[in-house]
Amino acid sequence: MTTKTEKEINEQPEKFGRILKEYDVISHDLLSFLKDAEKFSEIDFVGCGSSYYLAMGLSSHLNRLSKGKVISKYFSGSEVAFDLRTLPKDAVLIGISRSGESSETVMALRKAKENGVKTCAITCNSKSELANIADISSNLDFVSEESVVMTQSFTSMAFLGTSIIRDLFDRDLKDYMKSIQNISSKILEDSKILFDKVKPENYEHFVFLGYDEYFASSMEGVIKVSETSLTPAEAYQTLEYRHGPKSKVNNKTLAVILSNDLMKLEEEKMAKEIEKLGGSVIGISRSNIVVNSLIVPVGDFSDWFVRVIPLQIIGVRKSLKKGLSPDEPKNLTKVVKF
Ligand code: F1P
Repeated sequence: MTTKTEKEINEQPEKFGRILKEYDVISHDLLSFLKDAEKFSEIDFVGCGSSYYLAMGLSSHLNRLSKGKVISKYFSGSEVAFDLRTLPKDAVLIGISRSGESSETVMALRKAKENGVKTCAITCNSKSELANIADISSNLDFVSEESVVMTQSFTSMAFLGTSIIRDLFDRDLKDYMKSIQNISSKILEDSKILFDKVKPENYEHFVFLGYDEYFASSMEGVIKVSETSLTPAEAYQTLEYRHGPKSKVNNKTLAVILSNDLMKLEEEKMAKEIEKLGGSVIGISRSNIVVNSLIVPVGDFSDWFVRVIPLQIIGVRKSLKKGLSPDEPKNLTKVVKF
């Protein structure tokens, strides 16, 4: 019997196709608002849980594409909601939220607005408090998950946000968006083939490694594996792993390295160090860094959220192996409100 989470993971290419088809309408208001992005001192992102790592990935990609012309920061909802961070008046704060109801994210946007900061939202619920508070919102109401676990909502909001960022800097948008849909279908299929061979569900310790946007993907992988399978998982910048954390490598360790073009040779060496210690490694990269690799045609970070798909599948396979239900993670609710 297929769980809701598996169904929602498998639907991601189809959702990306709909975002591609309806992009001009969905993105119009937010894109117009953010045009001439240099006029803002900062374009920052805020979210909770998976949406916090989504904020992290979008912020990293905006800094990369703006080449210093626009500064972007990312925050968890609580950092802004409880005044640990304040934003300059000429900043924009973009709230990211599947439900649009997470109290800390809603409070963060309200706080920013009180301080004269412009506010936007990317959410899967146009009728939500967040969409209502924001000056401008981009909504994906056709992404409606039944599972507590965020899978297609994470990648769909990330795809929309990444596309809008690329649109702001005049990148080859439609080709990019079409390629992402194709890459997502292929990585879904390739993951199933590879995982039937590697059997990630037989491991007890997961390590996800990457830089920048791929570090955000790795952190999302930690949340996915943790909440669905209650199994130890950790994430680091790839080479940081050798500075202490690798002490825990054993023959039950499975590391996934989300390799980028700039660091490939060094990340290949890190993979060999882990294998020498008895651990197993899967690569996600433009070309093989280890025998068991998922090959994707880009290593420039623009596919950062697509690389979360194999990590989602690892979480579900481990969860089912342990006789757990990935649809109802222990101790978790779909929305955290107080
Ligand atoms: C944020 C979130 C989810 C998590 C759980 C609790 O939700 O932390 O990431 O999986 O559902 O809420 P949202 O603000 O994106 O709706």
